[in-house]
Amino acid sequence: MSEQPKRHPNETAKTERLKDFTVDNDGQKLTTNTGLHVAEDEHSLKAGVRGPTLMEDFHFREKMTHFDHERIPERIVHARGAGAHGYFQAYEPLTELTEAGFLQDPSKQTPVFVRFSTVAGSRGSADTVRDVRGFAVKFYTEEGNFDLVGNNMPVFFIQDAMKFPDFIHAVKPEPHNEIPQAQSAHDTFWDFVVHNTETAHMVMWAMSDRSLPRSYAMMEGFGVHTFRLVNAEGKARFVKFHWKPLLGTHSLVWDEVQKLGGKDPDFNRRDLHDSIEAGRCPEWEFGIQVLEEEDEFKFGFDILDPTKLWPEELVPVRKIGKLTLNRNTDNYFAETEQIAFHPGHLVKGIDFSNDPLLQGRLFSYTDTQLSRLGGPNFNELPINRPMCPVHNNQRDGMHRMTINRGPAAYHKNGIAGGSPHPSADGYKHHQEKVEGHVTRERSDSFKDHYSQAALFWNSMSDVEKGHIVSAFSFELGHVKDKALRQAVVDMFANVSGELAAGIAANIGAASPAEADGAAGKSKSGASPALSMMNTVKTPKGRKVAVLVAGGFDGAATDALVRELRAAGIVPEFCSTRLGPIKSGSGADVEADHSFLTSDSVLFDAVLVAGGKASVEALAAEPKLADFLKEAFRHFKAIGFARTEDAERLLALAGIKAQAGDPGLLAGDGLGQPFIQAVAEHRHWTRQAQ
Ligand code: HDE
Repeated sequence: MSEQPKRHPNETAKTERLKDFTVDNDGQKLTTNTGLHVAEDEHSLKAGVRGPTLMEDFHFREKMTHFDHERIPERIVHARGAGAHGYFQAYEPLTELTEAGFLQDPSKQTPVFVRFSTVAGSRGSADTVRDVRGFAVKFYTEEGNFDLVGNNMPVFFIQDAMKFPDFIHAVKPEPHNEIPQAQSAHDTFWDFVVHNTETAHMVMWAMSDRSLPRSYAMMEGFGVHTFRLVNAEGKARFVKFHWKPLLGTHSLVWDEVQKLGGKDPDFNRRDLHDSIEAGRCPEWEFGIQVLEEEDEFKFGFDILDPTKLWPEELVPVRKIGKLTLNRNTDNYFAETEQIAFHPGHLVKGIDFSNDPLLQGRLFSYTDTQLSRLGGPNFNELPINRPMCPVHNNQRDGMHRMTINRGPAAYHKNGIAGGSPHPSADGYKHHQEKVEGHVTRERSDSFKDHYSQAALFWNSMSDVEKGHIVSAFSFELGHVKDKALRQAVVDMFANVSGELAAGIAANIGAASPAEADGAAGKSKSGASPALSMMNTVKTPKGRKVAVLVAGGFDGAATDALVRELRAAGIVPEFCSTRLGPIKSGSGADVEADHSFLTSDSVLFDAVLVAGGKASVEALAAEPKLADFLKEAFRHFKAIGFARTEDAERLLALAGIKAQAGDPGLLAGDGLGQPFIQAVAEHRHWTRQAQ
């Protein structure tokens, strides 16, 4: 009954191109790097069987040298990532807003590569840490590569790129002992926060459940900065870019996240890979918020300030196309590690704004590739090559692959007939009028640090607010300096008195005297779009652990599992051991997991199959109580095929459920109500217990 993952050989125009560089070894003879057939690959060349290795063993030296150098520097930020190929398709021509070719023709599929990442951790750190997630999209358009290098949160910690090295030094492990890994719960991060109050809004996001995505396919993406769309007439408008997941925006809970770090550090990466492999292709709608240039100063915030979002209720998000990820990489290093993003990789019809954070990023991304990828030719790596031809006078450098013909490598030239020549249809920067004195200052319009932090807080449900208070309390619980803890409480009193008092109570700090969110609350209002409670709810892509043991009710389980699959749920069988599990009647199943290799944190919900002998065997399994208890504590749906089993097993697990808990279901006709309960994601009414 268990579904075997199918290979989905989906190709995009880009992956077709990558085939020129792809090598399969099936049935091939082993060779050295120069193509010499190798006769023996286990023993180094020695003077006598017990003698020393000989210098002339070129095969050994080549093999070892390559191995010695097979690591490159990890990304200074966003080191841990997972990527996939796919395509983008526009819904309608966007000619009135932009010249960008990939936004003109709804029948055109533009190949993309997307890399998701955590920010602070090293390449080997766990996926499920409290952190911002990178959401970087490379569109391989016919007019060159366009990189939308965004995050899963719409704002950032700082306003000016000048402060980025300081901020990253503060959040990364502390330099004297390199502790802690992939966490902001330490003194230097919070010390930075209180001394740089522009962080307030983003810290609210980072302390919210947005930092704990259930799946990369269940998180929003944002371009963060204000960009420009420019049409063929040269008319420019300000724009913010959004990715809206079709599965909705959903998060894990903190206790689950911490356990997953040990049980499955690859949780998000595995989910992305397995979903694509099984043909459950993650999808996002591409959205834009557009602002006329004359409306630039219409709002109570500066649209160039990257610590501010444009509330969707004020500037609606227009959905303009869809992104689908449908193909995994063939080689992690060649594709996901070597891909090089850069916010300055633009196409015609898209331009920057003067956001000082964006402006600084335009320097950093090429610069960082020079040390990470070893020189200026990184755009020649197969994954980075554009789909369109490249012609210019740049030459040489480390690892140059292109063989440029002819004597002329300069512009203007006569001997090559002036080629390659600039063309009238080339990229033109928007002709914005700028004037001002040379200065190192921040605009006064950037100095309100709390209004939108308060807007975010005001927009949260009570459950989400509770999680934010707990997150601050956890983080500050790891801060050693008591004065610093107090300073954080005092700072966030500017956002909300309730928030500050909640944290203070948990960490033994004094509640601030003027705990009324003075700087924001009253004037900030709320934006319902910011609460994850208002997101799309669907059972699709949810993993359900179906607990079975010998003698389970085969026919009823088969019918239930079919119903779940029809709803897009992924059921997996967990049993007391691996191998075939015999049913009492009807079809047998193959266990996907034993209790040794599975835990409830790896699933979205739990379903206990019926059958007397099966339930007896499960009840005798020590892990069962943990399984149910954790699923319950993590607010997940739990279904029992038979009502009598529900009472018995819940009691065994020590679960005291409230009457009418919508996430606990049992008995005949379980299918559809259980599917609905899974779609709900979590059952927060248990929060009160
Ligand atoms: Fe990045 N960032 N960043 N960043 N960033 C990098 O580039 C940087 C910022 C983002 O999957 C680095 O190739 C500066 C905002 C993503 O390969 C580096 C500033 C946003 C990724 C760099 C920022 C991002 C990076 C490290 C402040 C959301 C991963 C490796 C001025 C809009 C891309 C690399 C991937 C990676 C610099 C702020 C997103 C060092 C200087 C804001 C998703 O160049």
